[in-house]
Amino acid sequence: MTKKYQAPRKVRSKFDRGASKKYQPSVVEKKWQKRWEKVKAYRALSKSPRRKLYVLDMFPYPSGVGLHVGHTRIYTASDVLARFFRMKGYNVLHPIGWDAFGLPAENDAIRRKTNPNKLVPENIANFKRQMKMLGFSYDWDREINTSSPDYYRWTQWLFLKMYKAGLIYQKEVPVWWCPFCKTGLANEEVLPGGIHERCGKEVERRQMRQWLFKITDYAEELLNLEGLDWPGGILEMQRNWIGKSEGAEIEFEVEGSGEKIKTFSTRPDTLFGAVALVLAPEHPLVTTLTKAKYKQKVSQYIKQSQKKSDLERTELVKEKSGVITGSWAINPANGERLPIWVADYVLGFYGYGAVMVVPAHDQRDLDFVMRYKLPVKPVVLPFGMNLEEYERRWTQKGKAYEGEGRLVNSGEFSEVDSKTARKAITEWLEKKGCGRPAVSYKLRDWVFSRQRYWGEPIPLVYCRKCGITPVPEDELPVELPFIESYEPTGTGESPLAAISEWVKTRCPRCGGKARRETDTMPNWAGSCWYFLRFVDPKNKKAPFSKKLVDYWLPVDWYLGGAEHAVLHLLYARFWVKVLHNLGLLSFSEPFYRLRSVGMVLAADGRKMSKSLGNVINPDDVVQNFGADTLRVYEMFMGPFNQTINWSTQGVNGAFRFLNRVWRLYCDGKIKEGKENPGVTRALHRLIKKVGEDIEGIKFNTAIAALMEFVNLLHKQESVSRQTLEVLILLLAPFAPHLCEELWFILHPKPYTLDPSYSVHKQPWPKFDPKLAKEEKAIIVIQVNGKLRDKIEVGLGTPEEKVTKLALQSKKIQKYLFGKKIKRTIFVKDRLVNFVTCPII
Ligand code: ANZ
Ligand code: ZN
Repeated sequence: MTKKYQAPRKVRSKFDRGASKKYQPSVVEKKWQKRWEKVKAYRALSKSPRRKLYVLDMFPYPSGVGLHVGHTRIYTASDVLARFFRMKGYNVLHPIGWDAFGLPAENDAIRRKTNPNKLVPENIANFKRQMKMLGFSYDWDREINTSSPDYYRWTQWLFLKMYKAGLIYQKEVPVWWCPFCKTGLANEEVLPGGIHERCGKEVERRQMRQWLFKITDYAEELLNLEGLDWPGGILEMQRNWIGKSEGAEIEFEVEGSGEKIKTFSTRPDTLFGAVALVLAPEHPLVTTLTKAKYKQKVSQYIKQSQKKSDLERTELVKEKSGVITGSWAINPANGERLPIWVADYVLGFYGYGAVMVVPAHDQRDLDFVMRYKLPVKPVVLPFGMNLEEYERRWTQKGKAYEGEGRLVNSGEFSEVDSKTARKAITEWLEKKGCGRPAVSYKLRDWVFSRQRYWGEPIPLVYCRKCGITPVPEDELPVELPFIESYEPTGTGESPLAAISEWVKTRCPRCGGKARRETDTMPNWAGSCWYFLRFVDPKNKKAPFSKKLVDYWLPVDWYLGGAEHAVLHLLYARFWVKVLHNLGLLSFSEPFYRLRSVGMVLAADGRKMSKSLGNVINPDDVVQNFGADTLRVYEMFMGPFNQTINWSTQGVNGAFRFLNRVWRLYCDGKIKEGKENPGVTRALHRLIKKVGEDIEGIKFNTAIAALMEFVNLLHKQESVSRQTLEVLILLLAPFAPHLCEELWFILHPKPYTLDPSYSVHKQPWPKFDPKLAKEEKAIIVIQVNGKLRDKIEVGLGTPEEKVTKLALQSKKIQKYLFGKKIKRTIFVKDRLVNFVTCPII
């Protein structure tokens, strides 16, 4: 019998109270959290001979309900990475802060009828308490808050840099307006179907004067996603949002007037098949080109279409409508006259807001043309099909052929294949001076003004004499004044407009009377550069030091929700590219590696929501089971990127597992001396697997392997001290408190304030590749006792898996053909024998 392990009396200290027989997370966890905080155990060093690694969470907006178990799934994962890579010898930066300005935080304040100036700090305090309770190893000295003046001073500073570079302009544009949030929005904030991503309400169009960012100037740069280690789906969404189309610009002369209409087409090869020109209702030439006779109809039509969303106007609806202007255009290819229409399936802000209508080869055009009985002229036939057959198979069925083929009825281009013709016709038009290659993007400039209170004031003033004038840098920040009525007004002006003592100011240029801009920035502003501020959060002279940014950036691991696939990720990439071009940064992509988390749903498979009463509060879980259990459970619940239902049984399982670990150390199983070879081999395999799985974001399988190993240890009479030491090193990133305690039990000496005396400061264990090699067994496969094949499997592979592999063998299948398996005999690591009988 081995002696029960107990720390020698003389070295027991006040830290030692947790080392009782029972696993008491509440005692253990508080104790170590206090100590970590005291010694600033997770401080990142700006100077270090170690390799840097930046592990970042998408920082949260501090809502009143506190952390969601979906948040804690992400933060635990990033914490596992941070702790693991510290042990691997990296100098890790793992910071956190608060995305505290903007709609999410403000809507929360409105719902709770509490001034955001009061509510937001309260919410932050609560989030912080919860994060500390979970033992996340953030460097708390770097905490930032986007709504604090010493942060947003620099958001305003960066805004002005970009403003002075000509990247921000004011324009009257039709914007998406959310009647619930009472503010204009960016296109990116409107989900398919015209829903505001924040509040879930339907948006409308409003014509408003807004500040816009010229993000379209960066469309091409933003499309370059090469070298980014991001989930494919997110890369695809970025690409689609930017939406690059290559084609040609084709100009049509208007008959009897000097006007020309520019169109954008991805299919210049179909030019000979055009039957009309269509202008978007917003097109500037509509009024000029509409003949008196049609004026009333056209203006009525325009009014109606203003009420529709882009989606209602385009893809979703088959019913296309339009009105005639009475003017005609000339097809530059063949001189044919084309009637000019106005139709709202053509969008004002894509391409040139005008299209040539080719019904035979564009379904939208065909839908439109069928309604108004315009002709259909096929000019591209599928290879090997004649015109007659084409009519029968396509036009008569109301279908447009949008594929490639052979040109017909296209003058000198007839018989050319459509791909070649695209280029040839564009060149031909270019020579005639009425066309050229062109590119079009779906991306629109970024609407940056919000008619809301809780945001960074835009640091510009209006002076009657000097016009729009930036606030001088040394007068920043333009502080957001405290106001009582912070609710949005709905008038198209922010509540700040009513605070006349704030609005009235002096012009920085001439000293005369001036007014402040009263719109604020969107919630995306602060998050466009927070990852830069973390490297140098207290800098009073600049937003960040270039040297430090160059050391730490880009972010090596960026973890967050997939809902930011376009929004935040696009905006942050854009700012970084701009700052790069302005010489403020020497890199042009902020996030090298991105991983997105799956949602955590309630046990019933629905979204957790207060009204359904199915919300799991991390506070409760921690109170009942401890933070380590919550952490282990959330890492074990399933593959990190998959949506998973909460399971109380799973939480219990994680708790039982940690208890089993605890008992290995406290139930007197420890032996001094050599480990048995089987356990040693399993241990080396475990070291290899856990390390590889953590780096591969496969936390669930890492924990499964740890569980299996713990089971193996429980089957042993005794376990060596070294084995137990390695086990807690491997478990430490997942269950940091428990492992710290067990480390202390194994190395009983008084905890000084030396921060290196911690399991989390130990090097990650190394494995011996020879020992870690999976051991193989050769399995003999018999049919009715006769050797028919052999297969190699891992040692200890269970019957089910071996049988499955055996049945996949071609040889075995041959012998089993036409027979039925009556019985299977299995000898582990040796043999499987199928006993058959004929099928009757
Ligand atoms: C003639 C044509 C013939 C077209 C044909 C297509 C097929 P993507 O791929 O989405 O970029 N278009 C151009 N501007 C438009 C606007 N403002 N609103 C609605 N539609 C517009 O689509 C490019 C095509 O969409 C263009 O090519 C144009 O129709 C249409 F057989 O030109 B096409
Ligand atoms: Zn809204």
